[in-house]
Amino acid sequence: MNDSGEGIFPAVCPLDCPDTCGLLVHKKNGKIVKVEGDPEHPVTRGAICNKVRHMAERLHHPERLMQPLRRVGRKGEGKFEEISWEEAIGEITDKYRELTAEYGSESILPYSFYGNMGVLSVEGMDRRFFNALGSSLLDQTICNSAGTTGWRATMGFNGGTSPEDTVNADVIIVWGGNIVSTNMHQVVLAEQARKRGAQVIVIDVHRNRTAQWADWFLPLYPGTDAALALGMMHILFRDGLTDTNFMDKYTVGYDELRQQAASYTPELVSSITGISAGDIEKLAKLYGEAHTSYIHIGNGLQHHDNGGMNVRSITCLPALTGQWLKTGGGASRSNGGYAAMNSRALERPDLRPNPRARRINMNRIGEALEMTEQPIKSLFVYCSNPLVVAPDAERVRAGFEREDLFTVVHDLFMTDTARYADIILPATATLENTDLYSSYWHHYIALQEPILSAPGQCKSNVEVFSLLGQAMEFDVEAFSQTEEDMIREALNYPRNPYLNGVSLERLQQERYVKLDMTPKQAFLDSLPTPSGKIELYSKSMELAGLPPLPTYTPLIEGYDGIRRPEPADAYPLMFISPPNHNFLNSTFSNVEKHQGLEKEPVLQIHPDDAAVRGITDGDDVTVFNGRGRVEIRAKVVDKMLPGTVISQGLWWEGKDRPQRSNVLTPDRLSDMGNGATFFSSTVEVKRR
Ligand SMILES: Nc1nc2c(c(=O)[nH]1)N[C@H]1C(S)=C(S)[C@@H](COP(=O)(O)OP(=O)(O)OC[C@H]3O[C@@H](n4cnc5c(=O)[nH]c(N)nc54)[C@H](O)[C@@H]3O)O[C@H]1N2
Ligand SMILES: Nc1nc2c(c(=O)[nH]1)N[C@H]1C(S)=C(S)[C@@H](COP(=O)(O)OP(=O)(O)OC[C@H]3O[C@@H](n4cnc5c(=O)[nH]c(N)nc54)[C@H](O)[C@@H]3O)O[C@H]1N2
Ligand code: SF4
Ligand SMILES: [Mo]
Repeated sequence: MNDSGEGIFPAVCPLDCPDTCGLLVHKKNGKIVKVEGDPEHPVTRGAICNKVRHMAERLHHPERLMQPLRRVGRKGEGKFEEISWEEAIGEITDKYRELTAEYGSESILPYSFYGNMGVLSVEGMDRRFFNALGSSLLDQTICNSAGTTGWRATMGFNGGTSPEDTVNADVIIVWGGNIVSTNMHQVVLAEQARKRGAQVIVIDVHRNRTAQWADWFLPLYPGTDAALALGMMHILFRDGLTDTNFMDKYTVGYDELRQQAASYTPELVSSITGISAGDIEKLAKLYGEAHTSYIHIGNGLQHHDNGGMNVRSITCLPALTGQWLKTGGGASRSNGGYAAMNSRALERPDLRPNPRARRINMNRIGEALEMTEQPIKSLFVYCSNPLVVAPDAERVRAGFEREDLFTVVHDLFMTDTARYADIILPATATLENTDLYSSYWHHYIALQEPILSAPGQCKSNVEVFSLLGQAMEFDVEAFSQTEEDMIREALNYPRNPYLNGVSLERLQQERYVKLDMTPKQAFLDSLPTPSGKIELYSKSMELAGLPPLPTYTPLIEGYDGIRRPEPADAYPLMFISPPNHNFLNSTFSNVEKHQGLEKEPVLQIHPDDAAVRGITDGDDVTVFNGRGRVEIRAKVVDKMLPGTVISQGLWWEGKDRPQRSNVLTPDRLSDMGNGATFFSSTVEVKRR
């Protein structure tokens, strides 16, 4: 640890954001006084977002947890007493032994996500512990699993266009992503392309910050993207804008797809999506005639009942036009596959006594906590804040309120979730640890070494799960490894040729080490799909009972341009709750600085929808459906098609800020990947 109190230290941004920026942290008297971008990072080049510029406000926040706590009040009341680490570890392990004897080890469930992207923290010692314990497994499907499954059905490999190459594109489509807020360095690259004449097109359900920056914004009805992609294909086939040589060589099923697309006429697609037939023609022509076109597939369009198919359909477009052969052409949504590490060595599934342990889907945690047969008796929550981020939040809360549920929460703050814990453990911030970071967007791996000492009695995930493993007397070697040992094992993974040459030593010397991207040149020749080619027609989808070809399926709960709400519909508006600019999921939403930047949670509503409800700008309104209600201020804006309302940001509950969007969202699962369907929700709004 470099614990000199003063100086400028390199760091990595640990947040669940594609950019994984290089940072420079300025320290005085042992505290952070400034955070800026590291100009030496080859992709992020010294630019960082405003939220992390104000990181010190979070890390040195007076409310940071400093000591293990034991609940003394009711669940949710927030009353705790301080205890020692010995007591905390003793109570947890006693309880785990007791539960294992009485109900079996699968009565214990970890609940985690990527509050910290460090490989050792969330895919390392933690998983090792739950494997050795034999707990239930968590299906981590809250973020992108629908899209990943949809993409992989077409492409096989979880990776696409390299970010730096996108400067060569002359048409850039940002589809269901708000990259000005969520992937700012892709905006920097698109800006470079734009200086050379590229056009940037945004396809979204509301005029977000990215749409305001773009050259052309196309608003559409939620969950209708597959129809739009098929409408574009219809025109590409009809007008001979496809690359037949490419399709012959690298795809399967283009004849079937051509037939399928034939029925998606511009008129039909217009009536589904709300985009005029003329604009659909213009879009397809721009796309088909571009020399180099790049599609950025965001997360928004896959948080729907039909989310997997939305992504799968869009993913077929670059194959029709042969864009994969152009530098900077193609598409991407996640580039995580290039950086795959040795998960067996990290997670040690071999330690698991019950390899066939049950899996619990994290989107259905509320339902899972209602099970009476083989009930879940204990939850260990870390790197996630389920009471705020999981769908159908009232159902989730009811589960967490169960008196017989033993809940442990490891976090930096008393989150909404932590208030329901029996034991709270104080977590370090990543700048206080050693960890390894890869990006799911660019191709650089980075090492974090501790640059701050841990405050109070905070401990890292690696320390906590090592302590627990040792106290449970699990495999001695697995639970006494150092961070350096684990990093070496993670990087020792010959099965991933992109990882070739990345080592701890190089990371220590060079800080940012680029993956070996040479295998990408032969990428199209050996795609890991069943046919080895780009699958426009997918047999595996068919076997899974899904349409084998791109297909538009209307949302279960929702409206498109054809199925408009009837006067009798109780919930006629579609409710979309995407991330905001100044929080990172629910992280920062308890920090005054960041709250101030966002001002307050609001519901954006179209003037037509507001008028029929007698709502004027600034009114207090109630947003409700069969799942719950949210009291919020209305902002009347003409930024979306009538029928869609938007509320950005995952705010904590708080006394004076009672907005938790997820009270309104469904816990249904998406068509593919068992993903979340946050945005396939309908509501009604009334003036208070
Ligand atoms: N500032 C900030 N940055 C973040 C995050 C954050 O919370 N704040 N979160 C991080 C995480 S975990 C993720 S997964 C990414 C997510 O970042 P993005 O990939 O940008 O995805 P979202 O922000 O979820 O949604 C993007 C857009 O999709 C739109 N949308 C919703 N439904 C539809 C639809 O049916 N069709 C279309 N075309 N658009 C639709 C929403 O209105 C929204 O503008 O961002 C990461 N970066
Ligand atoms: N309505 C709606 N809901 C959504 C979304 C949406 O767009 N709309 N987005 C969804 C998406 S894409 C995602 S990815 C999820 C994100 O959901 P989560 O992953 O739960 O994200 P956060 O709310 O940021 O919670 C992360 C927590 O981890 C803690 N933490 C940070 N570092 C560490 C550490 O080193 N150790 C420990 N133990 N804790 C740490 C933080 O303090 C924070 O409380 O939310 C989903 N929920
Ligand atoms: S949140 Fe994203 S943009 Fe901001 S510093 Fe971190 S990696 Fe960079
Ligand atoms: Mo996410």
